[in-house]
Amino acid sequence: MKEKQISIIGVPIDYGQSRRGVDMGPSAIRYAGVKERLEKLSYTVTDLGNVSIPNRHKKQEQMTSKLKNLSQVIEINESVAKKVDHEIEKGSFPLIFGGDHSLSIGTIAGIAKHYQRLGVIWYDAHGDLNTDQTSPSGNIHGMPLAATLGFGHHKLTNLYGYAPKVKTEHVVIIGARDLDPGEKDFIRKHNIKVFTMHEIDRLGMPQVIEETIAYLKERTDGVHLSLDLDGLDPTEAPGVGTPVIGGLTYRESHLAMEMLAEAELITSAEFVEVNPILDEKNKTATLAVGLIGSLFGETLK
Ligand code: EXY
Ligand code: MN
Ligand code: MN
Ligand code: MN
Repeated sequence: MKEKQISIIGVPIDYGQSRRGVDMGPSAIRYAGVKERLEKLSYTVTDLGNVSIPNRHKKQEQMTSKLKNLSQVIEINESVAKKVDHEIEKGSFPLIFGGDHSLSIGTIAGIAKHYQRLGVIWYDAHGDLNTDQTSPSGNIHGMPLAATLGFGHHKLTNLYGYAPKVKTEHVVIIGARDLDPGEKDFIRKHNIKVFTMHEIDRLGMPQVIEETIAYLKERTDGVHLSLDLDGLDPTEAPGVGTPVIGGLTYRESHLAMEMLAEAELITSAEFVEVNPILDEKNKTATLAVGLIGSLFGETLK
């Protein structure tokens, strides 16, 4: 990492999906010792605390569209975008903890305006490429990548006043193994670069990351890593709301983070979907902190 200053931002959002507990993800990652881990690597780490979340009981859910909790997701993500934007302006590396994956609509909105051609690595069992038209569930955490690329409900695509945030040719998806029919169509139509588990099994993680780095280095001027813990196998990362068997191992993921660190490619990052209620002794948050250590060059120092 070039920046020596890291700003931690927690986004305890759970409105993007239906299972309770993911709002405690940021606390679980903090409890697993992330700040100390990064300080040991001689970064200056400022924990900005959590973005505030409207209370479920105070505010009635508005079902004005088939998207669940749309108004709350918009409200939260507007403040996420503002906060992340401000930290980049200060020259700090934004490190965001979730919370469900709908928070990426806000983080990337705050980040992308600082780049001409922001790249994104989407490390996930899912594509998160549904729109209001294709979503089987109405859960917005299945839509953030589509929204970022300018597809879906106009309130999601235009969040923070501009669209699209990222171009379809500047995205690499790694670890996909549960794609809905509409997402597969989207990937084919827009020729999105995807390494499904099939390709990862055939090529191996070293080649997948080498290709990812080469692809993004030549096209982009900054790369955001969006790491959904359900990209990993549920045996190693059980604390997630939408687990899918046949996932990436800790070792593969650790290697991926090390290679990204070596390449000095990543300019912002988020670790999302940690749900401590579904976890076993904070295993998933602890694993996330291990990956964060590697991403910030632990093994290189
Ligand atoms: N594709 C399914 C849906 O859209 O409902 C499941 C999405 C899960 C999204 C997770 C967090 O990455
Ligand atoms: Mn996701
Ligand atoms: Mn996922
Ligand atoms: Mn290693």
